[in-house]
Amino acid sequence: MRDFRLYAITGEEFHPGRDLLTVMEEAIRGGADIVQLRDKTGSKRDVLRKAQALRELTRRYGATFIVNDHIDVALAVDADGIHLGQDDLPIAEARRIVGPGRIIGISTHRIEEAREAERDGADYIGVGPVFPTKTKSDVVAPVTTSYVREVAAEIRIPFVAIGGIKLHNVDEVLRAGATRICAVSEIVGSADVAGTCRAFLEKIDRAAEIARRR
Ligand code: TZP
Ligand code: MG
Repeated sequence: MRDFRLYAITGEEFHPGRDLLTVMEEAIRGGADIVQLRDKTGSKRDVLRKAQALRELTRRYGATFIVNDHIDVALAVDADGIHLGQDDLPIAEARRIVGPGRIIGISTHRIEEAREAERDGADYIGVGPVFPTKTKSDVVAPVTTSYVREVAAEIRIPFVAIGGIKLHNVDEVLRAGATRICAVSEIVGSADVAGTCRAFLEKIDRAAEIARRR
């Protein structure tokens, strides 16, 4: 997969009165290079309609489009990939369905899960929740930046840090070795979505620069 720095996930509950496509377009214009459709409540038809619209939007901007949970929807709209949780289809079975060309990402919460994902051929892993978050209901306890450090030291496939990451605490995550950041509420709930993305990217780039000089 193409490398990325800022991964924006949809969270419509954080922008009441603002349209999904408008908000995600602002995120892309601000520099988010991956957009994930995450919809835990809509009907399959609803999810499909949103996926079609986001596929069109991301294609227009050359951004990567990932669908959470719904492999059938991902295939139907020709998404770039899918994102799985630990209780979803295992990677091998998902790979059989989506084929070699599509991205498979999986959430991990401990190093054993990260190792397994790498072994099983995941294209990237999620590492989190780093901090407490209210965005995900069935969320496990925060993994803290120490899990970010473990993954940064050992895992070779791309990893993206997620969970409770805000502009005010992202530096801590970057210092732990993350080079890719994912956020829901801080991005889509912002009054200035594009500006928030640009601010994240500045911090990510500054951390990369510091790491290069070391
Ligand atoms: N997976 C782990 S934490 C999380 C997901 C989807 C929610 C992250 O949301 P926020 O608002 O950035 O804390
Ligand atoms: Mg899932």
